Amino acid sequence: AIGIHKRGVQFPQTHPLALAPVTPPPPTVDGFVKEFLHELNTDQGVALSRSSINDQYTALAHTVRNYLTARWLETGRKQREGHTKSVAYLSAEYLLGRQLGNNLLAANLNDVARKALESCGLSLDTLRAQEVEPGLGNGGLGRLAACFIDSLATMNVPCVGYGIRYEYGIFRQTFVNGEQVEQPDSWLALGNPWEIAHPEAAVKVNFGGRVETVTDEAGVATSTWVPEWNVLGVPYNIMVPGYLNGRVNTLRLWSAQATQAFDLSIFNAGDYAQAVRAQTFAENISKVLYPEDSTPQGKELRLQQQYFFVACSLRDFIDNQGEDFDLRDLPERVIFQLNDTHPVIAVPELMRILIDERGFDWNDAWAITSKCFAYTCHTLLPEALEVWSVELLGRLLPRHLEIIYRINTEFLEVVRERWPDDYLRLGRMSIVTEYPERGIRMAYLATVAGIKVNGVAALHSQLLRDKVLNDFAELWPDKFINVTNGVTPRRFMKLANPHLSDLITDTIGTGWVTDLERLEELAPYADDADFRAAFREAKHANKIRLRDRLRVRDGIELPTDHMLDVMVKRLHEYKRQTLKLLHIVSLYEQIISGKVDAADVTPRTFVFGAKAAPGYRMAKNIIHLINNVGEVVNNDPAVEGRLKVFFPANYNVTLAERLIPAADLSEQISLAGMEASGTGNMKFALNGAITIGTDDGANVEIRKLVGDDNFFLFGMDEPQVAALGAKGYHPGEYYESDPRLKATLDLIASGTFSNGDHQTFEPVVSNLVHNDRFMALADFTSYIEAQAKVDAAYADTEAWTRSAILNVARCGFFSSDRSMKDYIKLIWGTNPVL
Ligand code: F58
Repeated sequence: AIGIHKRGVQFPQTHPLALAPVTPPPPTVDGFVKEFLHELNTDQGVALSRSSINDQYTALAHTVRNYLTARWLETGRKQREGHTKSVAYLSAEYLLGRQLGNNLLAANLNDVARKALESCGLSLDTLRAQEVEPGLGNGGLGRLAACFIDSLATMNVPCVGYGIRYEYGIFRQTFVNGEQVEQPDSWLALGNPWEIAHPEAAVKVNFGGRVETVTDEAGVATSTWVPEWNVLGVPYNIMVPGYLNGRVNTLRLWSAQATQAFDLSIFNAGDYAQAVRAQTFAENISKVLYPEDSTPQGKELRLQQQYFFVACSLRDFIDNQGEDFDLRDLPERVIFQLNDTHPVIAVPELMRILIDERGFDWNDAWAITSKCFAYTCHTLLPEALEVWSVELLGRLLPRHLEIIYRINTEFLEVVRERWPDDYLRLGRMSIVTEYPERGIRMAYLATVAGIKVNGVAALHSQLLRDKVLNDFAELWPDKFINVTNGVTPRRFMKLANPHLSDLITDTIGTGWVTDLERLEELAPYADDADFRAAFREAKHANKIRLRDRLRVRDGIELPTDHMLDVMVKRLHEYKRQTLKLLHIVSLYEQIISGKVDAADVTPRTFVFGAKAAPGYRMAKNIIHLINNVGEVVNNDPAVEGRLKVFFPANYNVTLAERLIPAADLSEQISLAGMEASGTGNMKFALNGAITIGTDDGANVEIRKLVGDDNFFLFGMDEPQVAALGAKGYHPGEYYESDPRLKATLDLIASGTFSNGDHQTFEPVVSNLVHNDRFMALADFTSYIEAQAKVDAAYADTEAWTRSAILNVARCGFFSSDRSMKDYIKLIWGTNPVL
């Protein structure tokens, strides 16, 4: 029966070969060819001569997977037998990027595979291009999860990543007349060779219904949840190989399935559509990733998704501990790391399991639960903090709501004890809010339950402590810590930037890939003219690689002799793509109005990459404006050879891997105090782009490490932003008093970028002039001045290269391996298992 399948059966008779996992022969070219053809013939069922590219790609992926399988099984066995503490990373998003290249790299199979395929008349690059990236995330938060599981595998730390196997990931962005149009991302259409489904291990998840409470003679109340409907969660396992270390961790993604395919009685009565409705309904749960990147949607389906994957994951983890595992030992076995508030419903779920299913009393259950979770917050925007309406939560998860109320009651007791009679504080800190409707503040629940709460960069963590969660930090000062984000150097240097990686390895050896602080050893070479020339050569080669990709992908002709100025991230007003646009339009305006001679302008190509949440009107208007500015600028002979503006559609991990290594200038220009950390900023610096940025998020730490001479700082800092806000911000004053700004905004308002139409971009312009929540106009002058410094610096090629090299050399801190060390030391206390 589904859900109660037993594993680990002892067989009375066992062939000696079955005592250990089967390993393929050591990878030689001939051996690889044999494995590959075997996969092609037996798995795909085609001869090489008749195979499609997808057959070849799938067979190749399976071949690589086969080389990893034995290690994967070994990793699992050791983990089970060692009873070591694991990290269970709970994340609604994993923005993985393509798997093939990364797995070849981790297994050291790249050269063998390339040669083997060549000997079959195939090209590895062609097959790599066949892979559709799994885009199971929106942006930074999802990509961070992917970097973290890569690092943990590489560092030999037991970890299972839990998430949702969305049938459709983040939408595919297209542009129609400059406007964003979303297309479904059917990434599974041609199959996914990296996953292994285990339908026999499906987990049942309940929803709805009511809670029945009976009170015995002693007055002890017992609650029973009588759910109304349920779905199955089918696990799909994906390998997460460490880099060259033989460890393979697991990413387990859950797919929703109906418990009953259809209702036979209705079917027999003739209503087929009605009979399968239950199935459609259930399968909707893992159908699609919500494309909201900063304001959560309080939609029922989203809460269903959250509870669905969390319930599956807790059940899975607990069951895997074996039948006679004592749940009181759970905190020694696991730490559930909550990637933002999306999985926070796990807290009442664990309480429910302990109390309702395992018979613990409240206090014992809480003693366990309050040691098993830690919470990472990724935002500072108040509107981004999830609040679930009590009406909805009570309807979908009545027992959980009841548990949350009790957690809140007991928590408020603690607050009352510490601050008697401070009623305002009680209201402020209550997990249950009354406005605008009665709701559950998930960040507060996570803070109350978590052993630690961390922000994702130093400034962000400080603002969490001082502002967003200040009351809680007063109550529990030690709970609040910082772990600055990081990125994996395997994917974002070694894989994405082979030219630079080879240069680094030739100069300082191979160790840096797993010990990124060793990039420091490059610093002296910043003063070596030959090294600088080689560094520039790598950058130029990357521009050519990017040009070739964009030519095929988007029909763009990228100049390779311009400064490449890149702003890639989700489209959001706080990130201020409009400020970047104001800079571009202002350069253009100065040339066409004759204020500046085109010949005096540094040739620059601006590249944007950004998806807007489908329902975010202003963001979509801004995308439209960027595209239209590009259209005008790129076709105006007056700026030919000086300015180009490109916006390749559908920015994703795959494009990032080409774009970032080619960049000269990294745009990190959010309003100070708004970007929690940023991780693109780290990727750029590590690939030798220099940052122009505000004192925000991890920019602060980048600047500190690379030094003021190697970073273009501009704009207000967070205290100045707060002060201006308190005093009253009037963007119109900046518009009126800065002629350059006025001319820029007027040019947009004039219809120059909308075929003379004044209405199209009126909302963008008037929003800036009359509202400008993120103070782009206040930072405009400072930004323009900093950009002039960029031009001057770029003119001195040797000095620029020196700065770029120092950026690489001094940013080793931003490896996600270091982030993981911090989590381990400050929160998890997990040990590597060798
Ligand atoms: C991002 N958040 C932060 N949220 O904005 C960024 O500064 C940080 O570097 C990154 O997390 C990693 O810590 C982010 O990406 C989301 O995408 C959520 C998706 C679900 C809805 C709410 C936002």
